[in-house]
Parts: sequence; C-alpha cells; structure tokens
Amino acid sequence: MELSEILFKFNVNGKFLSCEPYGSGHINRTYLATLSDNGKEVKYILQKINSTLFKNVDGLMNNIKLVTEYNRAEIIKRGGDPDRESLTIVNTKDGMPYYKTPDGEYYRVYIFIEGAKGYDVVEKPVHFYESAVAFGKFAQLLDRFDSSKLYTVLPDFHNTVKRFENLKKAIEENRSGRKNNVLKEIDFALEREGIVSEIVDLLNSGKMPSRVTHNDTKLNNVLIDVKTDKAVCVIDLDTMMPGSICYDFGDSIRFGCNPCLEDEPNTEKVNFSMPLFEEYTKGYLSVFGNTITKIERKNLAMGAILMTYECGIRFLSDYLDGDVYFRTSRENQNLDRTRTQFKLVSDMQSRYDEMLDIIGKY
Ligand code: ADP
Ligand code: GN1
Ligand code: MG
Repeated sequence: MELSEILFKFNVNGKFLSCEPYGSGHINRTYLATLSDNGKEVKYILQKINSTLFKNVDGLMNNIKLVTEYNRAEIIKRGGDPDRESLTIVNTKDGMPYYKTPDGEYYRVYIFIEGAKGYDVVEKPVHFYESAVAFGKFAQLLDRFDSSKLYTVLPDFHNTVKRFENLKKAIEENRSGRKNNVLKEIDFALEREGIVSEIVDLLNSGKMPSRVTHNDTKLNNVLIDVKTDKAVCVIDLDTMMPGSICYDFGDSIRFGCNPCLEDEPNTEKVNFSMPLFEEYTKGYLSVFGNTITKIERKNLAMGAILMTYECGIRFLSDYLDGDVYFRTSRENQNLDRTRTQFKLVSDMQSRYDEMLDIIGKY
C-alpha cells in the first residue's frame, strides 16, 4: 500500500503533499507527512511499527494511549499545550490507535510537534540539562500512574544477565561468520561478567524499587524547542515497562556523555565527558531528587556503566547475528557502535569515583 493511502486511513485533514523518511531511530520506520489544509501546511508523524519486535501491537498502543491521555490531562491542568508537550495519537477513521494493512504491516500516526528537534549528539550542554529535567518529570509522571494497567511489551528488556547470555549464544552460533573480526571486543565483554547482575540482583531481591520506566532515554527521544532550548516533549514511548530508574538515568548518560555519534568509527574521538555527566545529574536530581531512594542514588553511576555495557553487547550480538535487529545503513555500523560503547564503559570504570562524587554533590 502507498504511504499516502495508509495516511488517509487516519483522521487527518487536507490534501496530500509529501511523506519523507524522518529522524534517526533504529527500530521503527518514521516518516514526516505534510498535508495542505485550506492553504495551511499540516504535519504528522507516520510510523511503521516494527512488528517483528512488537508482537502485540494492540497492547503496545494501549500503553501509549493510557499514558499519553493521563499526561495530557495533567498538562491541561497546569495550563500547558498538550499537543506539544505530549505525544498525541491520531486515531484511524474507525477509531483505532493503529492501522493494520492487508499485508499485516502496522502503522500509527502522531501529531507532529512543531519547532522542536531531537539531537543525536549534545550540541549545547543546556539541551542535555533540559533532557534530564524532562526525563525526571516523566519518571515522576509514570510513578503516579497505576502501573498495573500497563502491559509488559518486551519482557527482560534491560535484564543485563539475559543480555549477557544472549551474547554468549551469538558468539557460539556466529551466524554472520564475523567472529574473528571481533575477538578483542568479545574479550572485553566477557571480562566484565562480574558486573552484569549488580542491578538485576537488587531488583530481584526487592532492595531496589521496580518502577515504571521509559527504558529508552537517549537524547534524541526528547524534543527540544529550537528557539528557547527548553525540552518540549518526551517521545518514543514503546518501551515503558517496570524497571530501574538507574537504567533510565544510565541510558541518557551512555548516549549524551559521548561527544561523538553513537556509531563514530574513530574511537580515539570518543571520551566520556564528566562535565556533561554533571549537567545531566544536576538536572535529573533537581526534579527526582526527593523521590529517589538511597539505594537508587548509590547505583546511578553503576546504572550508567551497565546501560552502556548492555547496549555495547547488544550491538556486538547483532553484529555477530548479521545485523538483524538494529537498523544499519552501512557495513560495520554495529561494530562501530559496539566500540564506542566499550570505550565509554572503559572510561567510566576508570573514573567511577569522580562520578560518585558528582552524584553526592546533588
Ligand atoms: P524509533 O523507535 O525508531 O526511535 P521514534 O519514535 O523515536 O522512533 O521516532 C524517530 C524520530 O522521529 C525521533 O527521534 C524524532 O526526531 C521524530 N519524531 C517522532 N515523533 C515525533 C513527533 N510527534 N513530532 C516530531 N518529531 C517526532
Ligand atoms: C533503539 O528505537 P531507538 O532508536 O530509540 C533501542 C534501544 C537502544 C537504542 C540504541 C526498542 O532505540 O534499546 O538503546 O536503539 N530500542 C529498542 O541507540 O530496542
Ligand atoms: Mg527513538
């Protein structure tokens, strides 16, 4: 089916102008659709949902519907603009939050958030600070939300122990035949087995609270106002599930404290930025500092190391499997991604005490 035909299955108004690939997500296929309504341009985000990964699209979309409706009501109460500060699902003409094509592909539409941008690398420290405030507020929103209503979309998503097992399986199977290219990276990963269960054990024993978290808190999943540099909206709500706040904090650090892109081929350029770590910590604790427990605070830095490590071994596993999970646009992209993550892990491990000192300051 043509994208324009799919778009008009939804409650959109106007004459079709264009539909172009948009953004830099690794999982779904995102398009910016532009229509003309009475001479005025109207934009929407059209997304093809990765239904190989998200097997229960109905459950997934119901989660997003529940949280965004709750969020909208809160934004309206405080006099904000709900179409900008929250994702807004556009239903199909049949009143459904997604459309299934006759070929079994799934699509959804969101209102396009104007005048804001998702950054793949920190261009201004204030953006990173702002993203921390936005994710901190989002964490509080989810904390107030009745979590029993949410369906667990991807069980064990941040179960680092299981991710480690998957890596061992990928090494053994070597489906791509590329194992000999990555012996150094494999050693790096296997040498760190000792840390993989740190947070999982705390969650399982009940010592660390399990909260509903976002689970994909990278900088490009917050839209920042291009004029004011203020965070506008947290997006990419596919992975809201029970988890640890240390992982949400950690995933932001993993992505934003790298001065380069996630797939930078020259790892010499990749260095963990302590000033940016401080910026994020300051922003996050300014809103979540009163809610966070002692054990969570103690493990924020470990969360950053573990999320970076986990992402690294996921990229490495995918490289060994033949690039079947994360979207790639060139040879060795998953290998470059692995290497940037491992460089950051190594930097963080050697500067762990400095990270703890900064957390202690706020
Ligand atoms: P993925 O799961 O593939 O990462 P996202 O939901 O994060 O997909 O969307 C990909 C990109 O599209 C985002 O990084 C952002 O730049 C852009 N985007 C997504 N939703 C909106 C929206 N409602 N308004 C404006 N831009 C959006
Ligand atoms: C994927 O969808 P996107 O690009 O925001 C992935 C995250 C990884 C991230 C690495 C559902 O996020 O877990 O941390 O890539 N999302 C899923 O950039 O697997
Ligand atoms: Mg995304």
